Order: sequence, then C-alpha cells, then structure tokens
Amino acid sequence: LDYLSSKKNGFTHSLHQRLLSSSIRPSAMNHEFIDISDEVQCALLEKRPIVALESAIITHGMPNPTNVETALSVQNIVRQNGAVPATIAIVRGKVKVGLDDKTLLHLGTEKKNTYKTSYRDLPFVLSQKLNGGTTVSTTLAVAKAIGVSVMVTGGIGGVHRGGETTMDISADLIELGCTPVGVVCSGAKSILDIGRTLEYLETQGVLVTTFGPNRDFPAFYSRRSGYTSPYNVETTEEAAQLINVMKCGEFRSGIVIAVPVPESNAIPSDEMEDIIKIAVQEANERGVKGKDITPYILSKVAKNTEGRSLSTNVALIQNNAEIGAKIAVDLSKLSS
Ligand code: PSU
Ligand code: MN
Repeated sequence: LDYLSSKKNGFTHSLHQRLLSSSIRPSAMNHEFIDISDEVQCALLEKRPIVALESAIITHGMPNPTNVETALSVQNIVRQNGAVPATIAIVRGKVKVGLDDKTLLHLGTEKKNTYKTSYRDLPFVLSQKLNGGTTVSTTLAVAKAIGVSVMVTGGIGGVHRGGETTMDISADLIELGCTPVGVVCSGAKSILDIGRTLEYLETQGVLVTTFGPNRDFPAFYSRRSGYTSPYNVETTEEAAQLINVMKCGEFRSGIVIAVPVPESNAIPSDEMEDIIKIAVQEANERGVKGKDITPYILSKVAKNTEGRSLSTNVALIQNNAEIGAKIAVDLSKLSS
C-alpha cells in the first residue's frame, strides 16, 4: 500500500485498468461510476477476502457520533479477522468502495445533505453529484459489480407491518433476489412483518439460514422472532460452503446468514414489542412516508429505550462483522 500511494497516479491507474479488464468484473453497473480504493483494488486483484459494508446505517441508521465510531470499529474488526473492509458510499456522485476515515467522518457528520440511497435513488444521486449512504440494496448491487461475495450489516429491510395493503416492501428483498452475495445480518427488525418478509424472500429464491445451533430466526434486538429459518449453519466454514456453491453454480439470488445478537446484549422481544408498536403508530399518525419510515422508527425506538437499543445495535453489528470476516476468509480458502 505504501508502494501504491507513492505511485499514486501511474500505478493505480494501470491497476484500475487491469481490474476493469480482468475476469473480476461481471457487469451490472458500469465502472465509470465506481471508484475503488487502493486497498480494495489490491485485495480484489490478489483474491484476498473482502467484506462489503453498507453506509445508510452511518448516515441514517444511527445518531452521531456513535455512527462514525461504530463504522470505524466494524472496519477494524473485519481487518483483525483477516479480511479487507470495503465500506461503500456515494461521494459527489461517485460510488466509493473503501472509504478513508476523513470521508467516513464527513458522511457521518454532515447528514443533512446526504441521501439515503436505495437502488431506485442511485441514478439521481449519481447524476446530481450528491452524497449518499447506501442501503443494503445499493450495496449489494455494487458488491456484485465488483465481484465481492460477502456483505455485513445490522439488519435487512423487509415487508413493513401493513405491507399487504401499503405495498411497502424494502428494495433490499428484490436485490437479494437477483444478487449472489451472502448477507450477514441479525435478521430483520420487528418494526417489520417478519413472517411476510420470510415469505417474500422465499418467493425471490433467497436462501435464509440462521447462524447457530438452531433455526430460530432472529429479530435484530432479540435472539428469537417466533419464526424459524428453513435452515441453519453452525460454523463459518459451512456458511462459506453455501456461498461457494452459489458462486460456482452462478446462482441468481443471494443468501441471508442471520446471526442472533450475543446473549448479553439481547433485549427480550416482549419488551421491544410495546416500544415498536408506539413508534409505528406515531409514524402513521405523523404521516411519515416511504423511505423515511425506517429511519424514523429506528430513532424513535432508540429514544424510547433510552439508548439501550443503540448499544444493542452496535454490539450486534460488531459481532456480525467478526463472523462475516471469518466467512470471507473461509470462502477465499475454498475458491483458491
Ligand atoms: N434496518 C436496521 N438498520 C438500518 C437499516 C435497516 O436495523 O440502518 C437501513 C439499511 O440500510 C437497510 C435500509 O438497507 O434501512 C432499508 O430501508 P427501506 O426499508 O427504506 O428499504
Ligand atoms: Mn419502503
């Protein structure tokens, strides 16, 4: 990397050219819009383990400064476990893969002019040269475009409560259905309709597995949602084997690896239920619509649990980062 930065223009340019022309590049999104950091470029060329990380959690999912601190710690955890973190965000109309600390701090602090960028928002944010935090859906599309097969997040979007009439279904589920990437998360928040979310994932051809000794599907803050995954995997090797089959078989859809929050940080689901009901009702009464619903409910829940939900959120994403990095390492052993 020292070598890279000393040769900034000449070498990285040719490295980028090599990346573009190499087999690493399955299409999906034109590379004209993507700017990959030196560290991630090297890792791609050397086929080292990489973990993609979303940034809407930084710009819209957590308050400052916890958002920035968490993002930095998550990147460190990925490194400590032998993989390269690739945090994805949009900076002045370019998709950045691998953020430097300064940019991360900027995005996490200047939240006002930063767009929550789901897949449908992407053309606008790019063409207007705006800044954006990428949701799971956009992060998945970018991961696919550059050939990264493991992504880590806190929770995925899903079918909202009442979604059978409002049709409010996160684009995360659609993208999971057409992106062969393993998504390590703590399930979906019970601000959503978890039963319908699982049904929808099944329809999209997305394999859902719980990570651990049983099939309980986690509900983010809580270790159990009352629903079960169709499968479970007990080790990171097993999870890597799943992703490897998906890759080698050129599958269309992705895999959800749902990791329950560590026991010591969990909040019982009956305790969460009342708080969530109030937040959802308040969002309805205030007429909060569309893409603003998830961030609104998240901040209300954090407020009404006096920050307890926030520390649970931090703990689970750090745990997911460790497991995701280990899966990426095991996967690179399988494909080498
Ligand atoms: N769930 C969380 N925290 C989050 C999100 C979801 O517990 O930060 C973010 C993720 O970026 C996810 C997005 O991809 O919200 C989904 O938003 P929507 O429901 O508008 O698709
Ligand atoms: Mn929505």
